[in-house]
Amino acid sequence: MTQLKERLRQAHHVVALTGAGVSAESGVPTFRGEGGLWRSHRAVDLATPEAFARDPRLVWAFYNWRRELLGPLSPNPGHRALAAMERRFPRFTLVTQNIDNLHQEAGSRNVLELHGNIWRVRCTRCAVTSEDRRVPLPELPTCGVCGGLLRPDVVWFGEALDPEVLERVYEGLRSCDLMLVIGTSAVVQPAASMGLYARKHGAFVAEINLEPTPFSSMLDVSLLGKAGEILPRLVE
Ligand code: BV8
Ligand code: ZN
Repeated sequence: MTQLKERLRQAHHVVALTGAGVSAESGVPTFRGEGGLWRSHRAVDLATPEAFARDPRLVWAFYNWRRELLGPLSPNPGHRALAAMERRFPRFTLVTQNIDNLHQEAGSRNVLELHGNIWRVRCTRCAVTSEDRRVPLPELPTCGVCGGLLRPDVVWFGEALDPEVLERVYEGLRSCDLMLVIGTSAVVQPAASMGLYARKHGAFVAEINLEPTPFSSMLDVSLLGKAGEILPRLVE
């Protein structure tokens, strides 16, 4: 911890990559923990274009369940510490795999969303995206512009991530001198390999997680503990 605090003090450009673990203390179920189940479906089986094509009502019921669950939840001290870092460092890039919008609600202004945002919807016909906070949405919500079926504006398994977002992320990974990888099981690609990529480009990379991940031994520091407890101590 002291080594990391010292490194942070000298850092010019910090990149933070977050996963579901940073929202766990806000009450958001993680993907691969027990929370990854809904009506005995695994999240990974529902978060796919095939599932949506086969049964859009079921997939919308899954996202409506998550929207209902997320609505009353709020950011935790881990989110707020990351918002403080954005104000603290000369350059700070926040990259998240989460779709829960809690970083923005904690005050982070520049959030690179790798997997989209649960409060945005996108028309499957005219591709217009809009924020839609209705909870729940109609069973099969339709586009106000063209009447087409709306989908959640999130990246499903097997779908490409936004190339412009990825370009900004990799530019940050190449130029940062310190990277924090926080609350991710490092299973889902391409996010899972970003820590190693930054390290290959000279960054000091620290992992913060309740437990070790497949990358822990290849990074510079692995801090075991809760993000909501460790992150505030890094900015105190
Ligand atoms: C792509 C949005 C290519 C939706 C998500 C084999 C077969 C098929 C596909 C693949 C394959 N191998 C690789 C792939 C590609 C696939 C993939 O990686 N699959 C995995 C399952 C193997 N990836 C993709 O499909 C990606 N797209 O590759 O496209 C392409 C290119 C060009 C053209 C076409 C295609 C798209 C992936 C995006 C999927 N969408 N979310 C939704 O949310 O509904 S991913 C989903 O998992 C969430 O975003 C989540 O954030 C993410 C990763 O999970 P984690 O965040 O790590 O969460 P998890 O629960 O796993 O872990 C929590 C961690 O926190 C744990 O380590 C825990 O210890 C820790 N923790 C818990 N509490 C705390 C804590 N830490 C600290 N403090 C705490 N309190
Ligand atoms: Zn439309």
